[in-house]
Amino acid sequence: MITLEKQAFESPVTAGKAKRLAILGGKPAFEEPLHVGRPNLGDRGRFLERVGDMLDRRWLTNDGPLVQEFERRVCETVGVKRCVLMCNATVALEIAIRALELKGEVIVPAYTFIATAHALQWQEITPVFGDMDPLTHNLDPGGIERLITPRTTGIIGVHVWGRPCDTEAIEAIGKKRGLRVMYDAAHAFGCSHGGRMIGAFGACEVFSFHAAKFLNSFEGGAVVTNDDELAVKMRLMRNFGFSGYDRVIYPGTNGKMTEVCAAMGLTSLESIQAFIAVNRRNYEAYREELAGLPGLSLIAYPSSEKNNFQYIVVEVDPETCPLKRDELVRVLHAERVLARKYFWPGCHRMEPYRSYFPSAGLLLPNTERVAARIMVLPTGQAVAPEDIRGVCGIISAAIEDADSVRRALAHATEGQA
Ligand code: T4K
Repeated sequence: MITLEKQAFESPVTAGKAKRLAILGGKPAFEEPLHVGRPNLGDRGRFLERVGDMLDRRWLTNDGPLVQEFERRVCETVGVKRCVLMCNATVALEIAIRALELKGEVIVPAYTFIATAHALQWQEITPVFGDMDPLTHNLDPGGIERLITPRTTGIIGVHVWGRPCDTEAIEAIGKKRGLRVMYDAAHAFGCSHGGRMIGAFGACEVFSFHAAKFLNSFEGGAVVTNDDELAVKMRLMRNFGFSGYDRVIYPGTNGKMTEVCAAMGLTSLESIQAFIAVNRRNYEAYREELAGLPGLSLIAYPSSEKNNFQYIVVEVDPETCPLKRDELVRVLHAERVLARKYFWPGCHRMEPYRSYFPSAGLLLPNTERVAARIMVLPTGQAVAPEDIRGVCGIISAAIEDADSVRRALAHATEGQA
């Protein structure tokens, strides 16, 4: 994938000495952009075979055999009784929220993908943003109780980066205050908490199978639960509320997963061990290459748990790193390494929440601080260890020559103004 002077980035120490950084006028290190979120793909032959069978059957959607098989396989993998597949996790969140009869206000972390908040707002439920625990990046249970009002009906925890929330503390608060608890587990397929697979916590949990996720079905999502009644309700909601021909017994929407998506999901599921192996290899390579660089720390995954290692998340400490997070991201983009700033600036700073609660940031100091430091780097099957050496070489070279980099960035900004 690297196009020039591979050796130039072989080691972070030599990097930059042999190749001029693109931000300083050199040629970009990568010919093709290196993305965060390039999909991991399973066995192509097996996928095409499934699609062939699907075409032969002429059954393309509406709870077809592939959807049913994928649902069974998710239940087995996660150890839950029921799985209701959906067209994506955002709709799955909306349906789960409605099925749990949440209304009024629901407590969610500010540090999450905007879909968690929007799934509430879309139904005119107010998301009330809680701060994060800066060690885990997850909702800090210590701050939840002071957000509860007479209108609060629930709490949605998010297992950010696949690292589990403090489910025990969150659920204890839910029990004590009579609130429903569910989880956005969009990042956490294949991860565990206390030895139990994520998916089995709270009233229900929601996975995302979007193309950029650990397990992908092109687009897709699922609600998993051990509550039979809840699953029945969500199945109705997913299919307009139909309980048979010409019989609607519930308000519903169209949240169905298609057969071709289920074919992809099943094929991905067969390869999850291979995906973990690649993600883990990449994670270890980043850890090695970034070690010793000032002010950079790679988040750790709990060693006693199952992890999918889907995200390479680096915290850039503005006190000790010679370049700020935004500066490093600009350096990387100039080299066609499309690092991301997930989930900056936090949901509370995005519309409509920003207008509704303009001062929310004052109550979210950890979210504000951490969101300004996070940089997510490319990984997955499409990223080879030599690419990682290249990416880290760029970072190292930029840090080493921070003054020139900062000058060049300032100059580029002036040019744009
Ligand atoms: N809850 C949480 C906590 C979530 O993180 C998400 C989604 C949801 C709920 C909602 O799940 P879904 O309704 O999407 O099932 C991406 C994903 O689109 C989004 O699913 C994900 N979280 C979020 C963390 O990342 P964006 O806006 O960053 O970019 P996107 O989708 O354009 O792609 C990211 C990168 O991946 C790009 O640089 C290009 C690359 N890519 C993408 C696609 C789709 C590929 O290389 N190939 C592809 O096919 O949101």
